[in-house]
Amino acid sequence: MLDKLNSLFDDFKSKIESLETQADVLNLKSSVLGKKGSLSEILKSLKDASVEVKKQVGPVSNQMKGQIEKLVQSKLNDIEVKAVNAKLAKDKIDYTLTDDILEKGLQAAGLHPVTQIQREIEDIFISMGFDVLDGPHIEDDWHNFEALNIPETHPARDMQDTFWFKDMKHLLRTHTSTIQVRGMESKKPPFKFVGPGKVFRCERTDATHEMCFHQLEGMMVGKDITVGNLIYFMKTLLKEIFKKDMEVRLRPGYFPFVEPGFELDIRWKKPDPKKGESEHSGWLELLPCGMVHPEVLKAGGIDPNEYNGFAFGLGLDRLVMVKYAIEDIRHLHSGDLRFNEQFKTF
Ligand code: FA5
Repeated sequence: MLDKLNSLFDDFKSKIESLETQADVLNLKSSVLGKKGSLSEILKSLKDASVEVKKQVGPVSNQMKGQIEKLVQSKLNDIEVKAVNAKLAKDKIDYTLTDDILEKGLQAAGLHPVTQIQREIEDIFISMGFDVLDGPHIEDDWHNFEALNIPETHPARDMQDTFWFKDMKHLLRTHTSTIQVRGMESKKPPFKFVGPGKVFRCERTDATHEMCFHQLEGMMVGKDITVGNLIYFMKTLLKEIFKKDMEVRLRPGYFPFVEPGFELDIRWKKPDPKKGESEHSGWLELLPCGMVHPEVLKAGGIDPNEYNGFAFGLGLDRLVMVKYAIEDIRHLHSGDLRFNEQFKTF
């Protein structure tokens, strides 16, 4: 019986060497180790053998089974590595750049309108004494929710459909308010800063909603800050961007991290792509804001009895839409050069 086992193993080794696909390897494995496989058949026939034979063959066959499994695994890995290497060799990137390609690239390229408006707003705030901060796209629960007064069971988590990672502890940030928390953690009051960047929500897209869009967060913390300060900065910002006084309205808004909270809407003439600006006008939700909640200050290590402040979160893509009379937000991320070229500046 031992001879039978040895010749089965030799046969298996010579066959597996020549195989080239993972499917063939798995088929070979099941022809040996499967329920009706050759090794299983030999083991079944052991039941009529003597105790001595059983004692001899049992451990050898178990060892052989283990070796076969190892060989299968290593062959599967080899085939995968080979396939990846072949793909890499085929997808080679040509890094050489000739003058004419560079020239063409420069003609087509330019800053995206969202980047342009982001830089413009950064400059406006820098001129008013604000710092510019950054934060990671992949965040933890604390910076995106907990520290912003949105505990695990709070229904406000449903306001922002979230892309969670498998560990359910990390996520793609749903808003730039995470930068508020990072700013409080790294600065001592008084301070004021803005924090622009990409945010991600599991949204159904339409003319005013994208899954990946841009916000710009703002926060000012100091002594005796009032809603008056907040409105002043917001109106100054809009006047600088639109080069005229904009019609705005402030209505109560709910966000767990501000109290009181507001929605600042802007008068928007919905553009008709054929006629230009259309008569149909409405209000576009643009700029939620409010006075920072005492619990949020505490989470950021700031004593709410000594300091207070305001915060806002501006939707940059929507601001671009209003500024350039764009009727559908999806144009902004379509990658269509005919669209992008209209905003070309360097
Ligand atoms: C927030 O994200 C809050 N973090 C803002 C905030 C900051 C409030 C500080 C108070 C204090 P909201 O979900 O409303 O709020 O989004 C803010 C802005 O982002 C909206 O006013 C809108 O201009 C823009 N926005 C929201 N969802 C989308 C979307 N799917 N596509 C494009 N823009 C969006």
